[in-house]
Amino acid sequence: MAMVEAVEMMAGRFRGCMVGALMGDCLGAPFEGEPRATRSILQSYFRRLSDPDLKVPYKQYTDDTAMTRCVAQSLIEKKGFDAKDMARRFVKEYYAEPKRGYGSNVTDVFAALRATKFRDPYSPAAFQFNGRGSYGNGAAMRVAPVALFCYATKAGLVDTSRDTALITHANRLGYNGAVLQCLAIYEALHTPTNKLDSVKFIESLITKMKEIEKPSEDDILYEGEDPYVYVKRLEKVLELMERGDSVSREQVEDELGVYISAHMSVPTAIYSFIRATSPVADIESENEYQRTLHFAISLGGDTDTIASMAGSIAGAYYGVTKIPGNLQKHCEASSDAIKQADDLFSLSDPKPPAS
Ligand code: AR6
Ligand code: MG
Repeated sequence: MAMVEAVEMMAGRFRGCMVGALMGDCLGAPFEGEPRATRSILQSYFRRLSDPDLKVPYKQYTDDTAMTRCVAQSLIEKKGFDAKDMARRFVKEYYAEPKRGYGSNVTDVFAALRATKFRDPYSPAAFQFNGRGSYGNGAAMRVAPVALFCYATKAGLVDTSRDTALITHANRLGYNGAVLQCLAIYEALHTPTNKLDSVKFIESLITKMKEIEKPSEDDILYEGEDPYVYVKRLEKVLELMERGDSVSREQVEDELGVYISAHMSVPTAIYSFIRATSPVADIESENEYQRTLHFAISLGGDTDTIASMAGSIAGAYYGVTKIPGNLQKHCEASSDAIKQADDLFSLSDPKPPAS
């Protein structure tokens, strides 16, 4: 492949990742916390939105995207991770538009960060839940720009994703969920299109998570706490993959979860990406990106966040050209997602300083 072509393809994957995340959030949000949508409801939802003549108001993004935009803009403007800057952006964004559907406890972190004027940007999160920290999926849901940033600049992905997470999520499950989601996007970016080996993809994540979840001397575990929650959940993903298209939505909910906790949603998003690489019996779309969102939303529960996380992995793998334009145009602020993707991509190609 010619050099220019390869560069354009990678830029398309950056866009796919950011737009892919946004669309999962916007299109999944109407179903969040509702009883699991039936086959016919979801089928007509996607059919209707795909109609090129349909004119309806934007589907609005929620906290997932509000925070993703902050992560991206902070990395872009600071050309690196700056905890205070990122925390300040989260807080400004929250107080400007508090009704985006934030988790009910993370708002206490914003209040404390604001009151302490960001003196120690990690401290408020550490006091959540009587010092246990949050294991919500709020750090994982916003991590996509970190994978792109680390891909572009070769910054350390594990440390960067963990540090962005720690501003709000001090529980091991909360921040390691963000690390896993970041690794999954990174791996998708690295996998040549049509060359995905799903088993190897998950096995490689398992190998990495074994290292990441290994307790360090500063990790004092609670009595009976299992340090390898993500490794076990990824092994469960492998097991479900072996059972192919026969695995029902109820089984996915029982075995992986569809909830707002990171360990019961990040592996589910990864599984949704893998599952939708092949046809799914009751989903008519032949477009793999659309099938990923459709499948993730069809699981019910925390539909916007699971679809957003699955959508960012799928977008990073398939690239933006796979994302149906007719669906994209119904999502709020998709041109911002493209701009941020391009800005993150341009960090990989630093222009020589003007002399
Ligand atoms: N102990 C008990 N419950 C917990 C704990 C814990 N250690 N940690 C989290 N929870 P939060 P987020 C529960 O508030 O992660 C939106 O819908 C608790 O019920 O830290 O940013 C988004 O779209 C808490 O309220 O916020 C995402 O789906 C909840 O987890 C999600 O919320 C969320 O944790 C992101 O929420
Ligand atoms: Mg949610």
